[in-house]
Amino acid sequence: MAKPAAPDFHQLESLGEDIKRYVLSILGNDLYPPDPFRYYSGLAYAIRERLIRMWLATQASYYDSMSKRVYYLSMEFLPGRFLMNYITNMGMEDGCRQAAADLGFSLDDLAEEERDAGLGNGGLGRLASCYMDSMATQRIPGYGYGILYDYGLFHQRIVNGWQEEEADNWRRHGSPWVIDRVEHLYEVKFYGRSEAYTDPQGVLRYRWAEADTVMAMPCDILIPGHGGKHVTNMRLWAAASSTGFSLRDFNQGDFLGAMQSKIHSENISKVLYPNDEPIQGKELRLRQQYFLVAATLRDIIRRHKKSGPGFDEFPDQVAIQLNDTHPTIAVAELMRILVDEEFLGWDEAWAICRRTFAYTNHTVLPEALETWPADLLGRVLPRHLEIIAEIDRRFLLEVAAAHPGDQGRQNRLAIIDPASRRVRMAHLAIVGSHKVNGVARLHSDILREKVFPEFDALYPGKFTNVTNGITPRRWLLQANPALSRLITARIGPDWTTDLDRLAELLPLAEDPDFRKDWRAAKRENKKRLARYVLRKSGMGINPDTLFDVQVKRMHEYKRQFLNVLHVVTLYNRLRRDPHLAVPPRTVLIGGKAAPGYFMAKRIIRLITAVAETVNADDAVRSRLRVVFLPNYCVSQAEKVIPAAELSQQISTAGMEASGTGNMKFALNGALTIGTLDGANIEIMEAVGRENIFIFGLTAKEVEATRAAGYDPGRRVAADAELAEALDMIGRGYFTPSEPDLFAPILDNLLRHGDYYLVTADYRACLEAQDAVNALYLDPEAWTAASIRNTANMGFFSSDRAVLEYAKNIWNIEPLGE
Ligand code: TH1
Repeated sequence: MAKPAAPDFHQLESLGEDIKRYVLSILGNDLYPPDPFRYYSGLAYAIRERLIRMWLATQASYYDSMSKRVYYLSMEFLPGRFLMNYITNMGMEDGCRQAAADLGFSLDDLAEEERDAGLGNGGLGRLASCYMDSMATQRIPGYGYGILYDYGLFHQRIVNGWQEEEADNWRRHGSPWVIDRVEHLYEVKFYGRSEAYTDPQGVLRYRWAEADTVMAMPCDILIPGHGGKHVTNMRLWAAASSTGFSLRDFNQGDFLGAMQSKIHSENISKVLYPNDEPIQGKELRLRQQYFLVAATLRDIIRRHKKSGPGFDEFPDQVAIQLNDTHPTIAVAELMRILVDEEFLGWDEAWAICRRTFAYTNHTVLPEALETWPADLLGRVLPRHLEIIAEIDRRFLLEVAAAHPGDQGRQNRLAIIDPASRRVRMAHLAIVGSHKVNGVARLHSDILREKVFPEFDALYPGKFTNVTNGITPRRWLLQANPALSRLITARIGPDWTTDLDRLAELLPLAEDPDFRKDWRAAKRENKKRLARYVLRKSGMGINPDTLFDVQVKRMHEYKRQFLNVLHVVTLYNRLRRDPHLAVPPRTVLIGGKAAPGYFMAKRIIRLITAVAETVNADDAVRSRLRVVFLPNYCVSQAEKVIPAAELSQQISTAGMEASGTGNMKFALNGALTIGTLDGANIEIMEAVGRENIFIFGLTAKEVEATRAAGYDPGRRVAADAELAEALDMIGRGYFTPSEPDLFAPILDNLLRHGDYYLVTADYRACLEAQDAVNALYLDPEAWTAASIRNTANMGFFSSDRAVLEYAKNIWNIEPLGE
């Protein structure tokens, strides 16, 4: 018997007409002259409509299944652009190309019209977005929850070599992907006081009195899984003033006061804090955190009550993942709801909390471990401070019982640090969760052994690891069509949802014809990037040079400065010997500095200064070029990473928790030059020691070197090339009109002990670069190593990562077909 025809959600026949209709009716624009942004928008609305239909058809089964769901709470998501992701995941690429062509456009040009959704700083937010894609693809029932910032991460411009920030009003021209759900508003409270009262049964209870309220409006973005069979919802909250409050002031004649309070409320979702790590301890940031948490828990509990079971079954229905400590106030909020509003006993409520929450730690940088002054927290969230104090009191009794008389241990573990009166959010998250995970094996070991050993002793088995992953859909299938086509032609298409299948490419590393095709794909990507760089900066780069790339946030621990020292040394060598047997190189560096991070901004200026000098020097012209890529963001990464041949992952060992850019580069066939840090270690194990350039101190050696009192001066004195490079930078060789510009960088290095150990790893870095040069001069060997990198990256799929979370932390089964 023939199967009934599946509903045709794609409706390709009417796509072209639908696009035109949207341009006219929704956008209210003329079809002529044909403006690409209008047609991009028309196409986007046509795709959105199809996805919503598909979602409505599939969500019924999803809601019917009474399965447990995960709620991924994150202050940041970094989805980038949606259009091509929707189209590829829904399998509509050919149809859309045709429809665009019929209207006189190329689909790629239309896609370029979309602005990135940049609601995150870097790796932490991008990880959340990769996990959304994988949850949808692997049919793990769940939701992402975050904030719909009006302004995402700032745009970076380079003006006279310096970073300048511009506001990113990303929704100014509308966003077809955001579905406002005006009908589901919640109230969120702030300030006021906690009030004790006795209920009719004579029990002492607490309520939150005289609070200000702000409304939270849910805005949904649908995330289609690959194949389009399952869709995950990302619900982002937007703040709106509660009209009642402003109206009261208004009626009393205080119009400006009413507007002020409206502005005060709506400020909450106005802007993303632009600090990667460390985070900034501002009141508005705390209000943002609570805003996300309060609205989300309301939504979770509403859904839970609708589905029937009581609260004792809550943890069997709900898993809440805390993406770093940023949403950790959720522990106190759930306790408040259960105890103050649902009238559960403390112990019962606490058991529910602990079974519900799990916490992912993403950093061990001391300055990034979040703490809040108790008075500030108590002013904004008075009842929560009381609840945290009670959690702390009971917890310290546990500690005292396990280690009687050990007051020092109690002080070290306390949630509220008795010395500084600051609330340690990581301690609250650890105590309130059943699992705590790091994001790469080394990082999880450091958490257990160095950062939280006494918690590990108290709670054996609570600490675990889930190494980060990246979605192969966006980061290979979509970003690198040339390589994807080649791979699919040889091993079929299943690798897109089963990345281990890439291992089938391994034998092809020995096949000269395949290597030739592999090089051709890389060359196509390099040409695409060269065109992009020319368009954006007017600078020509040569696709027949080694593309050496470092793109990531600017931070001292990531050591862009070490990269610069290599560049300056190479420059010096080339000037001394124009015939030096090294491949010509193009060094590309990109990344944003937090607006208040003095040293990171100085390092950007150093890179642009070195670039100006080197690129203007005819003596090295064809051998070395340096480019700073302004405004690094997701859509730029999609062009840069597929074109890279060398991936720089050179953080001070022990400081980069995982890294995820490192995975994206290796997946696209770049060879890594890197330290034994974060996930680099696991990448090395996967691709093989001979297919990666590892150098420098290990995390243990870094610790020992610092403990022994490292002396950079002696190292510099013993290394003529290092001394020369530092001397040029310090004396203004690259900025003759401002010779002291880089004195602060040099001071950090030479007078303040070089905390990030740049000078300690310099020589090893240069030797690793010698090995890079030697291998690159043998294109066949280089290509074979490149193939082996891609072939061995299966483990780093975010599909694997979310399935590990589902099994080991959330206790959730993926839904069946
Ligand atoms: C990053 C880590 O630095 C990086 O190593 C890791 O791969 C990534 O998270 C994903 O796990 C972090 N980003 C932030 C951002 C803030 C605070 C802490 C971290 S750690 C705001």
